[in-house]
Amino acid sequence: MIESLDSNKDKFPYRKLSSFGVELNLNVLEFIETIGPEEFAKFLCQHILVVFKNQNLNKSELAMIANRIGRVEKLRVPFADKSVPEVLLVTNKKNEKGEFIGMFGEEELGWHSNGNSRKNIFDSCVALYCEMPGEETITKWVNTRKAFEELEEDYRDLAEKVSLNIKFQNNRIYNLSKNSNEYKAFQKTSGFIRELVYEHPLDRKKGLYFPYHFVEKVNLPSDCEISEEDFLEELKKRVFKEEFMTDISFEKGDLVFSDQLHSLHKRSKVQGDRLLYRLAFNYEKVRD
Ligand SMILES: O=C(O)CCC(=O)C(=O)O
Ligand SMILES: [Fe+2]
Repeated sequence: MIESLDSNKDKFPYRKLSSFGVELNLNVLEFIETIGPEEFAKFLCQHILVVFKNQNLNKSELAMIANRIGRVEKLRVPFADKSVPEVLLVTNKKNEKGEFIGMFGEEELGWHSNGNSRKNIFDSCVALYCEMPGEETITKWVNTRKAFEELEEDYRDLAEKVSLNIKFQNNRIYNLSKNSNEYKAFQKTSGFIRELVYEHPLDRKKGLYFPYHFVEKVNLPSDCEISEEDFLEELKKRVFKEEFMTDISFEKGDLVFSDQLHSLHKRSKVQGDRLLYRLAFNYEKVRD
């Protein structure tokens, strides 16, 4: 289905992805230049996943795009790019010592979103640019805003009173070897208490923040009669529905923007040569 960009009078054709998200066959730099970063951020927030096909971008251009929308994370970690520190490498490539040079090596990744074990969950935009696609790897996304909107009313009222103790635990989303750089980086992260329901800082819409693989404890209201385990199981049934999910199989030149506050994603095992450039940022420069 082709539609025009709702928030702009000009016609920008896009195709809707299976459950949510959109795909555009336009030059991303021209697109953002034309509609402006504020409109682009609203568009991203509305669709949660925005995919630009057939781009030809270098790392500095990616950093420049992300910098127009907000503050871009620069992590001092071994898997950051040496020349453009905003870019993290997501790859199964290894160095001559046989160590992964990037994050998320080759194993399957379970459901998560950006920065589940970091302090600020509002740094929730992630851009992934595909330099080398690998073979048959699927990244799957679930729309947890939609899942929240579709909850039965009494269940939604309960969800709004729940908080979660969250902390990275190895062998939940990912099995890390104890001497890997990634394990060392994740082990440094501390735990946090998070509300289950958050309002998005840009569009003020509510949705679920539910990185359940990181959940250590569910804090239910004292008058609640169900157990933590039952609550989690019931919530999972309401979130992980195929009708809320979209699959992406990266092709070279894809640039995928995702808002991660109200979504989760997971990834199948990586095969072949795969290299993505990853940037994480917030909406600081496009908010009122
Ligand atoms: O490799 C992928 O497709 C996704 C990686 C990922 O989960 C991330 O960069 O946050
Ligand atoms: Fe991720």
